[in-house]
Amino acid sequence: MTETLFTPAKLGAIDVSNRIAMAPLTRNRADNDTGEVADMHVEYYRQRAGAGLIITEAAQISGEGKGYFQTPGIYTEGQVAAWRKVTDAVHAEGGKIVIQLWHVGRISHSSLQPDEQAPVAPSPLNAGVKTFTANGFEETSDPRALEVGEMARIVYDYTHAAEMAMRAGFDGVEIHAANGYLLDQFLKTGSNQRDDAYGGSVENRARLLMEVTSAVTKAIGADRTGIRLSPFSPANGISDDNPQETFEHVIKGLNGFGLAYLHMVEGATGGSRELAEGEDLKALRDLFDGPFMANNGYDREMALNAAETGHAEIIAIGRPFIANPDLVERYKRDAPMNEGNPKTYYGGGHEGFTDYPTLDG
Ligand code: 8OZ
Repeated sequence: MTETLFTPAKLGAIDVSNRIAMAPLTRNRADNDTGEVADMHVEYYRQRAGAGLIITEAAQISGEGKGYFQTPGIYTEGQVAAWRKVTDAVHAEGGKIVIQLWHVGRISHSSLQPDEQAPVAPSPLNAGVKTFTANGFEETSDPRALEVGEMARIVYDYTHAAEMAMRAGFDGVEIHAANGYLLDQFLKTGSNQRDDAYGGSVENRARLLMEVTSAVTKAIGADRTGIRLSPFSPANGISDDNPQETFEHVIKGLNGFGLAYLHMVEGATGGSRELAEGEDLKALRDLFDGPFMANNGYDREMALNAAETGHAEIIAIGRPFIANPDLVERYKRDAPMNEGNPKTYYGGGHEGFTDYPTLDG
């Protein structure tokens, strides 16, 4: 008998050959000036095409959406041409690939911004965390609050990026609304102190996400649009007074779109899966009426179990995919896993990127 984890599934219009996704992983190896990926990215993603679905590293939707050194973009012709080589390579191996659309909001540094401007955010509150610039780790710059009149531009930038993604040959997009970046900053009370239509009530805090989702799904189809949320994660200095209430509202709103999937970081991003009192992940999961993608700290046993019990249609595995390009094959055979080297996670070249061995050498 084949375990459910290794059987095909349908995520909206995206047919996947197994229920293991490669989670989005920032690797900081794009050209810092152009935001274009290179030939080594083609090799890196090709090697991992055995995943049912690859979600690319986060890609900024505009110059303003950039917050780290050497992250890729998906808004220029050059970026589209560079990503096209990646999507062609993954498709040639029979894989599927979506791109994660990213606006960092306040998690940025002026030196990474167009004209060295201040990063933008819901409110002028510094996250008090560090980002990675040309000079190494630096404190995030003080952001300025977006004006109401600028929201249409932000929505346009997401839509434009989604259209560019389809032109680059992606099977769809994942809207990054997790981990303390722009859309999460609007959702959560610790970073959103606005008193206009985009702040205050949960309905107002979710407005930008709903507008972005509406515009992107209209542009490329809801069945090719996924969303990532991290309701209970403190990543990047984020907090919310009542995440359960906030995300019940968000998920109810998302249900109306018919999305390809909802990707949820369960617990603290890249850390503990423990929840605090009053945090009910299962209630949120059960509220969503489409394909559910679970993520955070899953190993083989947990993934097998999540697929078998129907907790998730698909399970996203992050860091283990860095060192194990043939992760799906290793899970199938219950084979030993390579250890990743954290020193080469962010930045650099082929080392620690394309040189991890497969089981067959
Ligand atoms: C690690 C380093 C930089 C960015 C996220 C896009 O947390 C990221 C990220 C992760 O979602």
